[in-house]
Amino acid sequence: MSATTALDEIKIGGLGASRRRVEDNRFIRGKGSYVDDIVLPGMLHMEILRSPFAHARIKSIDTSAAWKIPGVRLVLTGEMMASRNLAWMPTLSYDTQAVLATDKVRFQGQEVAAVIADDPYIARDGVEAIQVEYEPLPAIVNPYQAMADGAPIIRDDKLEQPDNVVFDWEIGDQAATERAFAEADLVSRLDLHYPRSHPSPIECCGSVADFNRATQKLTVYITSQAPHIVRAAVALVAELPEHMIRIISPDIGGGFGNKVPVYPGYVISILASILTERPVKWIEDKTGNLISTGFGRDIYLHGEVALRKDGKVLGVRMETLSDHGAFFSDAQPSKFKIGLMHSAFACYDIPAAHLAARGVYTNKAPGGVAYRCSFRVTEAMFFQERMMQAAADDLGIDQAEFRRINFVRDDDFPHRTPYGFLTDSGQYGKCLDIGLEAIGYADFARQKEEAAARGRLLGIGISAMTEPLGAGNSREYDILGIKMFDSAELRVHMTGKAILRTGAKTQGQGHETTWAQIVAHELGIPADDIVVEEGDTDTAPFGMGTYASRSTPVAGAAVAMVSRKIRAKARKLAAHLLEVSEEDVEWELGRFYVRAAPGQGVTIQECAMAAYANMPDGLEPGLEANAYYDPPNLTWPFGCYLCKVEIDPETGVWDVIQFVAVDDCGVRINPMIVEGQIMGGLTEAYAKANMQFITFDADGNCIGSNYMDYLLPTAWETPGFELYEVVTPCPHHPIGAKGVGECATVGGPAAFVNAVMDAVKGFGVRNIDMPLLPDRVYEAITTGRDISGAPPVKMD
Ligand code: MCN
Ligand code: CUN
Repeated sequence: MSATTALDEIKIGGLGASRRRVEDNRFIRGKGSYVDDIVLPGMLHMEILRSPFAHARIKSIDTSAAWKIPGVRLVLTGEMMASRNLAWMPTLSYDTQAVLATDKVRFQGQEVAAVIADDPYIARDGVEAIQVEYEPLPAIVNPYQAMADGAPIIRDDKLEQPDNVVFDWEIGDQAATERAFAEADLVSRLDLHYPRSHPSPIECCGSVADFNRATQKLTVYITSQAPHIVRAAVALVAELPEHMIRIISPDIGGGFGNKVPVYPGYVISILASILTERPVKWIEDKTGNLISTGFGRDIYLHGEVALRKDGKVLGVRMETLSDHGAFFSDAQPSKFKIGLMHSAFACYDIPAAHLAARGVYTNKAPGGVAYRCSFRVTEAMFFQERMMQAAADDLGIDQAEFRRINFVRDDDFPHRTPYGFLTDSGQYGKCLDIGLEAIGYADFARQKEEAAARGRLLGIGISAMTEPLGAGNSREYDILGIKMFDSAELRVHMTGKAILRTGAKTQGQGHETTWAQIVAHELGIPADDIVVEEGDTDTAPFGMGTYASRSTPVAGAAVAMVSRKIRAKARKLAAHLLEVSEEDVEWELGRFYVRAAPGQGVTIQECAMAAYANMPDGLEPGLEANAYYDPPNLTWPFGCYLCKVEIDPETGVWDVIQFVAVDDCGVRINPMIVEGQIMGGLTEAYAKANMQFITFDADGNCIGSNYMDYLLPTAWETPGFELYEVVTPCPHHPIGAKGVGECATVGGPAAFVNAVMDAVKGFGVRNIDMPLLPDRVYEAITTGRDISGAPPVKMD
């Protein structure tokens, strides 16, 4: 018999199936369980008092009136935290951060005291009853002020901190870069600012801490993208035994990087529960979230590109200055101070590059933390593509052609990038071609003329980028010394149904759907027969969590590997059932059969039953396995985004006429989910380019602390996106997949900005910093000048 009886992979929800998201069943019915849904017997509620000043010495805190309010159970101040050695905590970047302020407040919104009460309203009354006497100090609200002579030292708590510089860091070959610039026919220069931005998850941060004195067990429900890291942090900071700590991340209403760090509120609620011996819930409000949690970006660039007349880029120089706020709490691999900024220009074949990065403290909430960025890659790719566009314009060469000349060729992999990464696969020219065709690039000159006749300015922008996704490998990537790898555990029950757990943590990305598809692909067990669980440290195997789009590259690989372990054991069971030796057994999706007699076979489900009911002598019973996966390299997805805009020069308003996205994230597990990730990412990119900014006045007051000022795009203003796919499998990933979760937010912004700049370049304008608000575009057109920096604060 030669006809295969292998299962139809798409039908069982395997690789490539646009399977409906199983988690949506509960989400769309309002049956998700978020931290605020957790209600425990005897639970108390916590509210945080935040500083109204950006920089001030605390002279005194009087909590007596708060203690007198009926229903108030506990009032915590920095002094009380200090008595337990908990006033400060370590950050993910070897800095320290105040949990509750003791000496000074260093940003508006910083945590000063906490009230724990019978209900949230009493807790809030308690917060309002606390009297704090502040002595205001001059505030530093941008990095240039931070570096000025005589600037007040923000971190005077640190003994070895003579100034406001957090780090100076460099990478690349400076001498080779200088030589490249000496040989250049032309040097293109550009100064840019990537403004501070906020991840804006729908669910704010929160925790429910439950310390049980009798069992000595601490359980914390928490909005964390990396629950195992939180467990380690609590064990180390609070000096509690790790096996007595259980961190549970239930459903999370969006993370976007906001929920990677450990926040003061988490730590305070834990201490409050230990002291009151009652569960304590803390739920941050929207303004608290907008002013105090981890911000993205806020970084300045001076960039230079050394060019040869024929369009070849000879070298690149980048100098960055980043604003880290009052505490350096960015999450990033320990080795790299400015994240993976040095992934810039990875898709281009450039002989020499040098990057000098400086980070400084300011009186703002911790910045640069993370926001759909893969450790600063968002900034890296934005700078890269703005510099490439300006360089093409300066040379007077077609922007698409210029990129093509400099792309790494398809046959030039593995390729060493200008800053030393090793990329391994891609078809950059093909992606660009598909994009150009789709957006009608060949016909653009005619369209531009036609628009000009109507009094409109037309522009086309291109952004091409490759993104390093999936930290580790463990040799180069660690956070606070903990190596970056990930894990999966698979238990196949006797009836062939299974439970899969990983060390990642979905926050909306759809892991419950896609991980089951990988198992289905590897084992032929229908995806509907596999339940996926993440986020409970008592049950999930150790993992570093979900950020930097590392889940598919690392945890997803572990899922494939653990499935293969199960298949190897199932093969032994199959040989036993078929009464042949293992070598004579062949596999096809869902079934083992005898090579010489393909009609004789057993299904994976029959093997599962045998593991519990009919195992051969000497074989360990059960069908369970664990796999830890340490990836050999990052994965390198590629994206090419093209945007066409039309500007009304009388108002500066710009409309997106067409947007084309061509993404190559290797093999797609679930095409529908991938497209959802890209659409969401592009929407965020559009918001950054078009409307969002959060800024500070001279006293450090945060402007944009509510969603009337900080705008979230809705379906109404978001343009349509046309998506195209190219598949270049990742050569080292077990199923050929690359990460995708952040690609569109990373590559998207430059496409919008480049399109507007293309439309206005005839006016002598080289740059408008984001957001490209109509008044800024109008000013640039009418004055012929660049518009730099964050939008100025308008005070009435
Ligand atoms: N996927 C796929 N095929 C591929 C690659 C990915 O089907 N070749 C699927 C994955 O299986 C997963 C999803 O796409 O279901 C995203 O996968 P991946 O690229 O591995 O990214 P992560 O799961 O690690 O998600 C993290 C990434 C980050 S870092 C941010 S920030 C972000 C993002 O995901 N935050 C999000 N997308 C988000 N989407 C939602 N809804 N909510 C967030 O908070
Ligand atoms: Cu950089 S935000 Mo995502 O990596 O969690």
